[in-house]
Amino acid sequence: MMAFNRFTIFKFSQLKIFKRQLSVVSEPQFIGIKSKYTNDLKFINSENYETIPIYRILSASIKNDYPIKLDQDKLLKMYRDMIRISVMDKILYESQRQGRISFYMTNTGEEAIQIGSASALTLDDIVYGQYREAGVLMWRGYRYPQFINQCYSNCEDPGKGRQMPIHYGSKELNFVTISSPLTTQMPQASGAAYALKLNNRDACVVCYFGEGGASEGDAHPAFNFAATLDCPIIFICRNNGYAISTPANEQYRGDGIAARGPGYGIHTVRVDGNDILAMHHVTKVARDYCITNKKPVLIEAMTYRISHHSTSDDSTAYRSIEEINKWNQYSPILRFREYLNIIGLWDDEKESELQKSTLKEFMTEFAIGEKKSKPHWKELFSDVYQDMPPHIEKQMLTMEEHLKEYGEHYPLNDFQPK
Ligand SMILES: Cc1ncc(C[n+]2csc(CCOP(=O)(O)OP(=O)(O)O)c2C)c(N)n1
Ligand SMILES: [Mg+2]
Repeated sequence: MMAFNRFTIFKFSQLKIFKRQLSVVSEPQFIGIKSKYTNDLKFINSENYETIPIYRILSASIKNDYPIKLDQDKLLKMYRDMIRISVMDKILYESQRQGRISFYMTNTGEEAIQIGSASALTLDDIVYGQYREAGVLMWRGYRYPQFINQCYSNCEDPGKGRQMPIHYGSKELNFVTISSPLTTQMPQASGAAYALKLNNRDACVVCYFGEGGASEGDAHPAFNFAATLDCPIIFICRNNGYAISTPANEQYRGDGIAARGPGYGIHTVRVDGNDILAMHHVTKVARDYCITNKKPVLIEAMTYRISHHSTSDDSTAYRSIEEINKWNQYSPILRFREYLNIIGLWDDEKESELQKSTLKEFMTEFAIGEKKSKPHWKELFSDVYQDMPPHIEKQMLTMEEHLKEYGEHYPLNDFQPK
């Protein structure tokens, strides 16, 4: 039997009021969802959905009225920088093969993503890269000697030889030093974008990552904080088809990385990453949106990693030569060169001159950089802590003792004196 008390009576009286209200007021709204009700039961089909299209400008039917107007000097600098990366890649890759450096990663096939996006930014924008974005640094002004010094871990490497090659960084160029563990840069980038917003700065953060990196747990807080805190950040995913040997169709289900954008409430676009003009235009529009509205944007740039993943990889073990050749014939450099030829800015003679002079410039710097001594071995122990803690000091003294006794077995002359 139901026991009545003051409380029950209160509830009944509430219910009466509630019933009366149902007929006159609209239903309460779920917090954070804009959906309408339906009587039609439908699951969202995970296999048959409309895919997000790939925006492009450089196609067989290119017209003169495409939406960007870039002056000739800029178009030519964009092309020159693409060639400069490819020349550097060739030599540094070979240099690893000859045992002169420990490791290298090329940018082959992804030059348009790098130069196309970088050319739409300003130096006030803060860049967080994954590792395959050397062209972004180059566009911002990083010079051949700086790339070489870092890869050779010589005394002019800002990391003093403590990082693997290609872990570039530059305070002056607002390019945050690369981290080896994948996706480290993504939440950091969202945080930096939040700081830009709090400081009311007229700039944004640009965060590059691979489609493989996007599977890391850290990608989620990066997207979600950027969306919920309205951070001015452009996420640029380089979807190059592979994460080392894992093809993209094994990396995720669904419509790639772009499909995740609306799920986070992030403005999203998919672009042909092998089309430098499209890449430039999309980044420029994204930047304007980002800064004006103080909100994030996600760009998924479709491309193909023509090179092996790194010098530690042989990609012919998991993909066919035919597949690589096909993309090679469709490379972003060839596509842009063809366009410049059509508009009369480029020809075979200019091409051969550029290739020769770039190679010469690189080889000159290479010869200088390779001869520079390594940082003094004691640098291995400094800079981690402001004041060296006792256990590190002990390790350093042990090393000192060791070298006193066995120094003749080490190439100590290659290292800087104190
Ligand atoms: C946390 C972490 N896991 C694994 C690795 C090893 N690793 C280095 S690169 C890479 C693949 C990344 O692929 P993607 O993000 O698609 O970039 P891409 O190399 O294709 O440019 C892996 C698994 C790592 N560096 N860090
Ligand atoms: Mg990849």
